[in-house]
Amino acid sequence: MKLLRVAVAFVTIMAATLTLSGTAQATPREGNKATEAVREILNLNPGSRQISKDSVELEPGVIVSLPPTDGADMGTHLTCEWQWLCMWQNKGGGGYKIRFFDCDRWYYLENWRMPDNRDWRDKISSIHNAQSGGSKGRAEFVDTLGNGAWHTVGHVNTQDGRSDLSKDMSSDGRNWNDRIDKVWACAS
Ligand SMILES: [Ca+2]
Repeated sequence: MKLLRVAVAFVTIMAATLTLSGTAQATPREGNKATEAVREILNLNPGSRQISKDSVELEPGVIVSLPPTDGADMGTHLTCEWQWLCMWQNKGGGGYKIRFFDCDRWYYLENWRMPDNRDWRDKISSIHNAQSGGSKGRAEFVDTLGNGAWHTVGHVNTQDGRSDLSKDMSSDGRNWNDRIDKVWACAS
């Protein structure tokens, strides 16, 4: 089922890309600002590609989206797409959004860079898990410590979320905010 959805998503992305290639960039000043941020993301993440006005596929199954600059589509930015695990830079779905599709693998946040050239580690402040699969869709969030040690910050079940990680306490007595380094999005 998941493989089929991957294929469908790929076709959708291809269609979006084809549409983009024939579309002029947005003209308002804020549109230019967004375009500049997208260009930085593309430059800093080799192999990435733009899939919509404000979204870049960093690799298959990993998409970063800019916060809306015109206020018109904040709902989309706050929504976590079905079968994805979504995380945001700021609490309440603010800032940049990064999302993951695939199960059975770790996603290392050090692999992707934001427009300021810093990577995604120690950034995440809100989460929504829209993966399917019930308990198998439970996501795990890990803080990598020094000397190869690590700490499981916590878990989020499917169809659940955390809007302000500074209010979620981990087993080590620290909260979850700005410390997640790697993510297990789901198990198949
Ligand atoms: Ca943050």
